[in-house]
Amino acid sequence: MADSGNTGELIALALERAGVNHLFTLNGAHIWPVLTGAVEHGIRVVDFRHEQSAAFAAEGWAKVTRECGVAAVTAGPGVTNAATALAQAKSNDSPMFVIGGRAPVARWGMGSLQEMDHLEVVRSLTKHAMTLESAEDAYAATAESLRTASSRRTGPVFMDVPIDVFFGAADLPEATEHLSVDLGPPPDHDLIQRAARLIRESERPVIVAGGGVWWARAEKELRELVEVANVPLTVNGMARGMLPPRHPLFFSRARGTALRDADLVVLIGALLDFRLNFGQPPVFGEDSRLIYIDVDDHRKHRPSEAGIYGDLKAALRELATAVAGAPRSDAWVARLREAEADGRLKDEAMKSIGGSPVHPARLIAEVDRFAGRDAIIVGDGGDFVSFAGRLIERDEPGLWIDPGPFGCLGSGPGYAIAAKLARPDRQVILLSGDGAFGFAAMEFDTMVRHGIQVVCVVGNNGIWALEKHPMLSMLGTSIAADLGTRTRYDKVVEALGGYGEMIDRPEEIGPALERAFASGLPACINVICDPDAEYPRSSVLM
Ligand SMILES: Cc1ncc(C[n+]2csc(CCOP(=O)(O)OP(=O)(O)O)c2C)c(N)n1
Ligand SMILES: [Mg+2]
Repeated sequence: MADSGNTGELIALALERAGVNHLFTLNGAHIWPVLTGAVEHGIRVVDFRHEQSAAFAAEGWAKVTRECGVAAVTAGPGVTNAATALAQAKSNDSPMFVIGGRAPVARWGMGSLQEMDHLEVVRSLTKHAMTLESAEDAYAATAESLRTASSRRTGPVFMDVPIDVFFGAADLPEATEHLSVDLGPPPDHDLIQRAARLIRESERPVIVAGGGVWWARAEKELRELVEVANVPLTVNGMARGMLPPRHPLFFSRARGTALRDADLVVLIGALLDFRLNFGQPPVFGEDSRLIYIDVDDHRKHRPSEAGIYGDLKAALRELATAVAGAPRSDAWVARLREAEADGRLKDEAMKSIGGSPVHPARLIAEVDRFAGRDAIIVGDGGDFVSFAGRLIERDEPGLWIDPGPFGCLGSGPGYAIAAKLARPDRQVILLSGDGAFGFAAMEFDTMVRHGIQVVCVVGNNGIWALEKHPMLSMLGTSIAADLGTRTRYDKVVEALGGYGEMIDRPEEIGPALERAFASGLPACINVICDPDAEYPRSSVLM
């Protein structure tokens, strides 16, 4: 005879059997059964101070591990608070599963506490959203939600559970079902051959890899393709680190030259969004030809020579075989190496600026010098993170986590907490603007309560720099763009039980980081930065 359990336990059992070992949450009676179920099934419950951070932790878990991250939030405001993280996860293709509480079916429409039809709100923010109707469906619906989140174009899935359904019971299924994800159809062989021919015939090819390669776990196949075809690579999003920065075919500073002058651009798991100027001139050449390789045709709005959609990893493997023996475009690679070297030289100057207040580029350079090779760096802020994104390089993917194209300030603490839980042996460094710090600062309490050591470095310039500088230059005025100066964010963290220091000089940064890590506590190194140091931006981000 099978045992029976309530809906919360059935959900927890399905999560456990799928390998989920952390549940990010904030308490509310509407979700008690899943909390008790999680504890019964050995799933670590990590409770936050705001549902937005709990949901960002689920997304951060996905970004670091490529497994589906899971959060449970209470009915009504719990779900609306989690909505921003769902939206960000959608735009990052992050596989996550949010379980919401819900007012009882038995009194639906009568005005129960926190009653709201969440689906109306979250449908456009998710891959799939549903209301669980009975305990009998709980186990299968949970397994299917995890599978949907991790299949094809990965992304967030939402399921809410009416409180009366939560307390219903059903038999616990005995069989352990294997969760096989759908990677999409196998590649079209004719298109692979056509792509190989175009690469062979191209004189100035370039590959742009994006987060899709990370989600497809295809970094090895990407590297093989790049090396076999001898094609320069540039990356964005979660593809950062797929080639080490010193690899002869890796380019970041020469990206502008590479895209502008290429005759063929092969986009792999990358979206033609604002980061690539939508694939349009002047960033892309008027006449350059395009090849798309991705799980589907999402944001591929420029005509191409070949669109290879489906199982990305298999496509890269086949294409590497098909391009073997392609003529080498050595002159093109050499030209880009020159542009790359020029760009790096300019960065060196920025990195060594001395004096007080600290230049943000110098601060980033000091953090970079300190960080271990496998440290996970989380970015949360404006210009400060732009400097970091430019100057901090990683030898492997999965070691740089930022909000992505949705750009939500305040996602950093949730991401960083998840990163440390997923990789407890590594340093996790959160780079936060002073503005960004304000959104989720209470999560340092979460870190203290759960013993999660994140070391946060605040680039404290007293302004919302990424808005203030462009506003001044475009409108000649700045409104609502100032913050307090020398605000003691370090004391905030200290008051919550962490470690804090305020720093004024670049030479003090390394020793302060040393002390912060040695404290064993969540920490805040609050570095007073130069408000006049503007990030050298070539375009307005829109
Ligand atoms: C939730 C949210 N609100 C507002 C913005 C708009 N925004 C983008 S960058 C930025 C300034 C960030 O300031 P700070 O974190 O201090 O970093 P700084 O630019 O000063 O280095 C703002 C307000 C946003 N991206 N996300
Ligand atoms: Mg700032």
